[in-house]
Amino acid sequence: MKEKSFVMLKPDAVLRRLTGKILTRFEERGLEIVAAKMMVIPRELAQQHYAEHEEKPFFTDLVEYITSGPVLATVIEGEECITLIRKMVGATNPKEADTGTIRGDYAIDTGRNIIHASDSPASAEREIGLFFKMDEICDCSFPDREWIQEEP
Ligand code: IDP
Ligand code: MG
Repeated sequence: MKEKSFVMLKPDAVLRRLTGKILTRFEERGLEIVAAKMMVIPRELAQQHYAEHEEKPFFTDLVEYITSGPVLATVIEGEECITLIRKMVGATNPKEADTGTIRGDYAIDTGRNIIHASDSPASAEREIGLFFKMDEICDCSFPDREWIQEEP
């Protein structure tokens, strides 16, 4: 089933000039970037985005980190892509992330783990709604779809 995921390249990914390399992985896998926005996240939006972690000891640092520089917020589409992208991203703690995953290849610290990806269809819907208006998401037709997905 076709899904949309909210994928955000965090400030360390942008400032370490890794955005191209990371997006290339999703493109080469056959997923589709249907929205993208470079922005510095307002504190309030960061707190809303990470509301589930409000009570955690790392929450203040997390909000500080995510608002410390520009992020590249994106929506990525593809067949069952929410789980697929989480696999490509790797474990939250990059030291435990497999080599070959994005965090496993480019990061070391949990507090600087370069990328966010939605963890479920409900999170994806909520997160996309926080960052994008409907008319900012393209309904594109990718001509190579039939080579990548059984149901183009
Ligand atoms: P996820 O990004 O893999 O979904 P979550 O548990 O949802 O991981 O945590 C959200 C983000 O909060 C992580 O990506 C990371 O940036 C940060 N974080 C999680 N746990 C810790 C921690 O123990 N110390 C510092 N930052 C953390
Ligand atoms: Mg999470």
